[in-house]
Amino acid sequence: MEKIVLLGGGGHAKVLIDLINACGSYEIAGIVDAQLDVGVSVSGVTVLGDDRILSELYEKGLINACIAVGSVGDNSKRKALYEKVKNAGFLVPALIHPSAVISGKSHIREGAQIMAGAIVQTDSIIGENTIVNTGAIVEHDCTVGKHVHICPGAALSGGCLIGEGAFIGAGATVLQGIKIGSNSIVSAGAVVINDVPDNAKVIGVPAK
Ligand code: JB2
Repeated sequence: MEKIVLLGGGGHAKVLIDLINACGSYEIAGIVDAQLDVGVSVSGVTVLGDDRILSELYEKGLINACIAVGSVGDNSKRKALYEKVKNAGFLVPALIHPSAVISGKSHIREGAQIMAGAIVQTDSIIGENTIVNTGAIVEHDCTVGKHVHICPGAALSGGCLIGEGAFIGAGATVLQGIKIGSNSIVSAGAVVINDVPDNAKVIGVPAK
């Protein structure tokens, strides 16, 4: 079985460890983490060092990486880590929990993470390094950009366009055909009925 290294050993990493073990498609070689001590165990996976050891791991043939740092309201860390490992030559496979429902007519890009119970419907695109978190719904004909986080239980209705780096909070609802701008934040529980520009933050019902 091919091996994979996780970048980050916090809460999101624990959920990904469950996902990868449930898939059975990769053996987790270890975690690199900016703060955790070498040898610490996270859900049974050992911390190997910090990001400085990535090149050594790659030279030893460990070519698959997973961005296991999550995000709350700011996807820039995930973007930076993704670009760092890609530039270093790593492959960042899409990871899909076996309980997710993924249309055969959807497109899941490199490094996307589709967590337990999520649904991605027909003709939707999930961009590179984007998280569709637990139980989130992406309806038909949505285009979700790179480095987006769709949080647990959020729902995108059909034909939505989600810009790069956007954050859709837990339980938020985005009505059909709405455009959410790049790096914008939709707060938890918001109901979005109008387009949201780039770099904006909206809250409430209806979201403003
Ligand atoms: O540059 C880095 C780096 N920056 C932080 N490189 C590496 N290799 N690791 C990094 N980290 C590590 O990510 C931190 O040292 C820490 O161990 C981990 C982040 O853990 P935390 O539990 O704080 O956050 P998370 O991103 O795993 O989870 C958040 O986002 C998820 C989506 C939490 O809020 C979760 O509740 C949420 N589900």
